[in-house]
Amino acid sequence: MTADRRGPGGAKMDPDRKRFSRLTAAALRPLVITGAGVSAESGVPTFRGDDGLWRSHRAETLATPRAFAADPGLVWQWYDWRRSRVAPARPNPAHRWITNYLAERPHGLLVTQNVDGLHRLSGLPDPVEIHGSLWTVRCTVCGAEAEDRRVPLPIPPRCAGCGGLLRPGVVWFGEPLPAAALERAVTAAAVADLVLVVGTSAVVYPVAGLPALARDAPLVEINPEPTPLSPGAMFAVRARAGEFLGPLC
Ligand code: BV8
Ligand code: ZN
Repeated sequence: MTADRRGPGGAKMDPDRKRFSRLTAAALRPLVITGAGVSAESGVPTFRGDDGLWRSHRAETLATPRAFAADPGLVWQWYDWRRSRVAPARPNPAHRWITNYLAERPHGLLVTQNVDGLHRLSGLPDPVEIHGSLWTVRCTVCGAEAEDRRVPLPIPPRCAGCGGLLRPGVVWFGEPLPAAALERAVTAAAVADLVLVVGTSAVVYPVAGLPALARDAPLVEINPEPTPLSPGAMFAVRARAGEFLGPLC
């Protein structure tokens, strides 16, 4: 079913928003999982959408240790471009709704695959940034990790401490997720009374496998497109997240 296309702040609550509100309001321990789609309306390119290409390179080929080892300059040019796209981006109503929703649910948790930092910028105190952050850099020699907001970056950036080559503080394909972050996500899934999945194609593991861990929790999805999670969803809202959640903020 598609959400009624009433404009933001549409006076009457349409049936989809009414049903969505009823399902989400009832949860005390919601696990909210987001992907690039939640930042799309903030102007941040998604990973696999038609804006996912950069100089004809696919993200999956660049976000790997092998690509970085082969050509750190090229991979840093891609990250520098993404940082320059994210720097002016601001949270949209989808981020805001999630922040307000979880502010009232201390036992809820947000797990995001996004590395853009927009959930934090929208006021969420402690999002699980399970794939890391565009704004973190880590030294490949001494391991020192720091926040670095320079846009543009000198390429390739070097460690202030030892002069070693820095890498982006993100999780690449084939790399393990940070153990503590994964632990928080798995623990939350096991006790969740609702799983809300917003704006992810649900193809990247282990995050795509989290909803299955929340055995007896209903799954609600907001995505204009169907995903592998859709068949198991109690309610699949076929809409853009900011547009759908705006009137509920
Ligand atoms: C691991 C950080 C094990 C970097 C990312 C073969 C070899 C190696 C590994 C594997 C393999 N086969 C499978 C794997 C596992 C692999 C994997 O799952 N691959 C997939 C592609 C099959 N996973 C891994 O490698 C993970 N690690 O398994 O380690 C291990 C254990 C121990 C020891 C060693 C190893 C690591 C995965 C993390 C990879 N890093 N990003 C960076 O960002 O640069 S993943 C990348 O994809 C981003 O994080 C992104 O967030 C994530 C998921 O993508 P989405 O967020 O869903 O974005 P996408 O564009 O795909 O979709 C957008 C969606 O939004 C769409 O559905 C669209 O319809 C919707 N949308 C659009 N507009 C809107 C909207 N929705 C709502 N509103 C809108 N307005
Ligand atoms: Zn160093």
